[in-house]
Amino acid sequence: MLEKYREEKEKLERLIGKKNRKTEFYNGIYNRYVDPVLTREHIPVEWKYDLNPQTNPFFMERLGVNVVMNAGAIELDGRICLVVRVEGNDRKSFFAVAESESGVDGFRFWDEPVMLPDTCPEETNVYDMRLTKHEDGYIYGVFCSESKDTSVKDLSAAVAAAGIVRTKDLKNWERLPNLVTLRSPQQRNVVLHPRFVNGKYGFYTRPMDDFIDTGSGGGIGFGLCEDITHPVVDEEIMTSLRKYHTITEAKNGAGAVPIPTEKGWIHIAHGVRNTAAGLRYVIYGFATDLEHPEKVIAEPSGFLIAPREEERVGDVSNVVFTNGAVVRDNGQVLIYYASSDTRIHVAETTQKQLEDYVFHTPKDPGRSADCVRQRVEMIRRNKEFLKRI
Ligand code: M1P
Repeated sequence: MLEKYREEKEKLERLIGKKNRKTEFYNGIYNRYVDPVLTREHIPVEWKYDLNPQTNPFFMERLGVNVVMNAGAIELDGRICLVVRVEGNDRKSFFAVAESESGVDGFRFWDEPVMLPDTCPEETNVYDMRLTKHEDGYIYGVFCSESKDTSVKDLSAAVAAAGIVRTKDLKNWERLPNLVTLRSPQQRNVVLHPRFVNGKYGFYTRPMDDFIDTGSGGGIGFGLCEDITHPVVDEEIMTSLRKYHTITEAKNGAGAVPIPTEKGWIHIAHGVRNTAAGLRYVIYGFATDLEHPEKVIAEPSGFLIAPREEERVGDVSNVVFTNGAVVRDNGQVLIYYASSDTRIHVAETTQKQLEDYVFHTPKDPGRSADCVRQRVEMIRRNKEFLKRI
């Protein structure tokens, strides 16, 4: 019994101690890493097994973990902390902090998962926390708070709202009321802007008519709220829009907290389109104006990260999703993304590269004829360039 426990612990230590390395993937924008930074195998043994042979004679997993995914990210005292969505075999998600020095390997979960103040009896599930270091001095966690929709007969009907907590250390959490958006019945993928905007708190929202379908929701919205302790948003101005025949045709949603640069706020979001094989989620970038964080000023065409190779397969296949990125003092940017709702990876770049990507990648011209023209123009410029050198 204890022998099996030790074996499992050693396996875990070997996994945590394994150095990660870059893959040969190249696009000049970011590096990919060979190993995911977190998987369900990283979960501490004590979180899954009852260690007492009296009550667990076969050393059976009593509370299994299905996946670890969609993590909020922040640098705290020089270490990268992820607030991870951990989903038990029972389908319920909870949050847990995992920490690493390098940000690309060595992630270890803290002793116990996060116990958020349980203030909403109707709340069935919580997930996908975005962590915002706000200029008011708090770290805010905005997450999806899901409850059963009791107004209809459909057993699986649910209502999504934005839950809000705040902390200074990721250990002591204060729960605030859920965000109320007066003009949208449901919300998911809500991100708090890190600065005051006209003296108010700014939220990127994702208006939805329904739990899965955004319905008439046109894309990512932005709204202001006077008082974070009674958070209400009235008007939601549209920012990054859903568009026909693009990666955001079916829906999109804000991801990481926007990154400030001299030219504007860089956003790393997700876009979804429908296919014969189901929904396909990719990650894309755009920028908004520094003074008007709702106004899109740059929109590179297509996706930034799409699922590749083994990333394509998992609990919900053909998905990459981000809700956390960290910019380090040396300009390194670590984008944490989950693949197929199953495990977490890192894409590594620099602020300069990201800026160049967002501001200098051409826009999607919208039609095949114009897209091929755009490409042929570049090919011809390249031919001229090669002749000159
Ligand atoms: O399964 C893919 C993703 O689906 C949802 O995203 P969206 O709200 O844009 O549809 C989220 O539930 C997310 O957790 C999940 O990864």
